[in-house]
Amino acid sequence: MSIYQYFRDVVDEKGAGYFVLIDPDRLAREAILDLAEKASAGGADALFVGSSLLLSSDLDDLLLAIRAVATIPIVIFPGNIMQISRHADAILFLSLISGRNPNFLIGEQVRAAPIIRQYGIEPISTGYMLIDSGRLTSAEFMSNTRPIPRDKHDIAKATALAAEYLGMRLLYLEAGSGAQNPVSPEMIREVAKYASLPIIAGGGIRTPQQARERVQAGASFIVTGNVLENNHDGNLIREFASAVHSR
Ligand code: 1GP
Repeated sequence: MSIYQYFRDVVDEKGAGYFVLIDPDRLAREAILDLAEKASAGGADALFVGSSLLLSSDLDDLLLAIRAVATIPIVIFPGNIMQISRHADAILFLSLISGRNPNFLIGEQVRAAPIIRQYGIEPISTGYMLIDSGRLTSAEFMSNTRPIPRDKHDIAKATALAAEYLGMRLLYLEAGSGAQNPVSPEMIREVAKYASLPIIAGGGIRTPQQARERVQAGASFIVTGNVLENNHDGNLIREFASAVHSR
């Protein structure tokens, strides 16, 4: 079964899915493995691995080590072309559709596609939309793009619909890692009503309550990163999972 189909099945069975993001630049290896193990045991549906930069080396080795401690799928959430490994189950094939930087709309993708084909990992076409979060984020700075203002629901809706018409399969509404304000439930609700692609919401989600509100607004998947990085709390992971899983 494809990872994309697994994602769809998670939504059918549980109402929504919960993903834990591991940023290899922000944690030591032992901490990464501890977090991966707890996320897998605590009810997360997949691990996302990626970074805006990826300063740490040897992604292959890290993914193999994660695989040894986690039973859930490992999906690369790449910040750039350096972050491709044959040891992932899938990779979000992102196009930064909120921005107008051709390199992140199609340039990196042209360079990445042959490598992904050669490695045989599953690409999942994803429209990646940066939404303003109240302060400059790494994703904005590194991509040299401007985010969609958080109150401009019409722009977000039109962008999401364009992604759907272009044949993309997921939308990622991203406030940026460590965002001051997560993407609002109002924007998620408007986009979910307007376009039919499943929505991943991430960036700045710090409480299970915030996660649940975004699922209730129409998000199909919730990603958390920062909140678990300093505190590998198995209980908190379980609370997030049960807040996201409404069934
Ligand atoms: C960032 O959406 C993810 O790309 C997660 O963000 O680290 O703020 O949870 P946080």
